[in-house]
Amino acid sequence: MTLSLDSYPLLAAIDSPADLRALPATELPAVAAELRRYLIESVSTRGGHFAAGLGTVELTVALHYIYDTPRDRLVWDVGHQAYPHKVLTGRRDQLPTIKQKGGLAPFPTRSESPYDTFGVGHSSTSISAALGMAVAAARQGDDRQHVAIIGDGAISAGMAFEAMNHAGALPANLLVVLNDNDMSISENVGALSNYFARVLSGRTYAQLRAGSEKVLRQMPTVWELARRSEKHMKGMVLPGSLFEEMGFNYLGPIDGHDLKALVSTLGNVRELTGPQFLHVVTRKGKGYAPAEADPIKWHGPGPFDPASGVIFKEIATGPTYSQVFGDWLCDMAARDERVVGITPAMREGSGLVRFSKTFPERYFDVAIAEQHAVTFAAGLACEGLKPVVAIYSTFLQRAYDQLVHDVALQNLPVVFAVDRAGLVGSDGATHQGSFDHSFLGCVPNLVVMAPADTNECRQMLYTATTLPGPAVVRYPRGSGPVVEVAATMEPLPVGRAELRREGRSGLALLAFGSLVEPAAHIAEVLDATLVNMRFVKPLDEALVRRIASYHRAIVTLEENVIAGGAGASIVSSLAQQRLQRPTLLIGIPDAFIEHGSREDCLVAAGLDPASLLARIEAWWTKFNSARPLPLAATSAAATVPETV
Ligand SMILES: Cc1ncc(C[n+]2csc(CCOP(=O)(O)OP(=O)(O)O)c2C)c(N)n1
Repeated sequence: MTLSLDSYPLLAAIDSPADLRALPATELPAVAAELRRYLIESVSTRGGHFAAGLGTVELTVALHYIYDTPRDRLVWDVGHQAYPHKVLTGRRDQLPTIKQKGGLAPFPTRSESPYDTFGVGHSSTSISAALGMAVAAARQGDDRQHVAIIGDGAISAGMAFEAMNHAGALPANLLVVLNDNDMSISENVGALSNYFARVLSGRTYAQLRAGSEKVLRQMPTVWELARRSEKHMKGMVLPGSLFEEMGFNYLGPIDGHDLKALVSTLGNVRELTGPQFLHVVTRKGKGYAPAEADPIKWHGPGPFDPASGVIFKEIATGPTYSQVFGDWLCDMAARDERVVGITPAMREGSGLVRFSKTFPERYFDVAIAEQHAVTFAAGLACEGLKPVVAIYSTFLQRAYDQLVHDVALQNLPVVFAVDRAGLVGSDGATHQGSFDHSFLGCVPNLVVMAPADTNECRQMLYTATTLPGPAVVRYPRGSGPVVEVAATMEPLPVGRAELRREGRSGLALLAFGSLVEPAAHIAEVLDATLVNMRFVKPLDEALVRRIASYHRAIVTLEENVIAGGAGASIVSSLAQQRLQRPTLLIGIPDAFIEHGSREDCLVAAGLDPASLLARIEAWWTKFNSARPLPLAATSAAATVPETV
């Protein structure tokens, strides 16, 4: 799908940044106005990241106007704010396809465009990446420039500070642009965010802002300013002193919607060498009143009516796993005052809004700081609290050492509610929760559960809180099978699977989590035995052994990569007991699954119900024709050995 360009005459003529750079600077505000209108029209048709991109329109225009892209490198952090960048770099007509199967990637992606200098999606990587590029350029004798554009949310993460600590001591050609809109997905939190707010509200800011056009020629350095000021005393907020201390030349803050100021400032900064830090103040949702008024709701809306600002509702089949988690946490917190909830900046997505309002003193948004979230939980657990860390599977990757070293090794009772486990869909390869069975299943002391439905999810979360050590409940995006979620909470026996169906064909399906439902259908069609495995760790080895003893073949099913996954644990367990059976391991293949709807992604991985049935049926038919053995006994009791 493409949009008509009739009402975008300037944009229609910009097929690359070179076209933009050919325009007189006086035309840039008109370009920005068209670009903003185009974003609104485009995102309204299919949904996508929205409010952040509206806030970076002028900044993007100015950056591509001043810098010689793609020779000069722009590195966007997270990349959800890079829609204007995609439009100006030759992808204008494809923007309405973004995040859909075969369409533009959700975030900058190196394989998509030479202007996408670094693949992003997870936050706070831009300064490290741009610094690496700058150091490489210096070694290659190239004087090109490198710009990392990072939000005030993303800069709160440890990685950003690790990179600044390194960069500040190097003579690299690096500009860090802080895109400060005072928002993460929800309100930005933490001391750094308070610091930025104090900078902006202070007297100094008012003075500097007035002079922003002459920002380099006439602005005294921060320290000169401090020396001159009689008010250089504790408590006075000097803009940028923090960054100056880290070895950056701090500039700003300047108005990120004032194109004239941006162009003149960037033009000056471009001539400088060494690490520079430009503080730009923007408004999330800028230029679209509903998004300015509620940037949280408009962070990533679905399709909407641009005129009325009404977002079209998706048809819900039942509460999502995230909602069931949020309700469970409220119920659990009401029961047990030791329970606290932790999120690394994902309140809305993780279903924590009600908890944050009902139990504000027991709710911790630690900002985009997954590593800290996990070790903070470990500290809480040391002192007798019951921390529940709500975290997406993909972001837990970043806190792996903390999970292993700080939580599991010390056997601390931290509950991990791991959301978006499995294929997430439109956020694409960077956000798929493909690996957690593999990276969690090998960690001692950890109990790992995968619910087959939302009610089982609630009971597993409760089970997790009853254990003496750490436990994970990993659940997918969306709602899963339609079931009633009980108000009660009953602990499940740890390490015990649920035998759901005894088949007579000699085939057994051992399914985990989200794939139990499609496996149930396949079991009916093929008259197979079906087990809802429930526990990735510890495996129900006794039941697996029993099943292997009277079935001719096994299929394992999980929404996780096959390599090192739960199916691999089953095969390994049986092999050690000399009970090998021909086994088909079904899971995510050894590939990064690109964006599309969740259904598209399941199809791409061969995990949608139709593909699953076809694959298993074909394998089973081939197996039977190759080995026309008589069926084993069908009664479990008749053939189960006591021990193997
Ligand atoms: C490591 C990691 N954790 C969490 C997220 C989810 N996330 C995407 S954007 C965002 C907020 C970013 O805030 P900011 O950098 O201020 O950008 P803004 O949206 O305000 O422009 C978060 C938490 C992520 N992408 N990566």
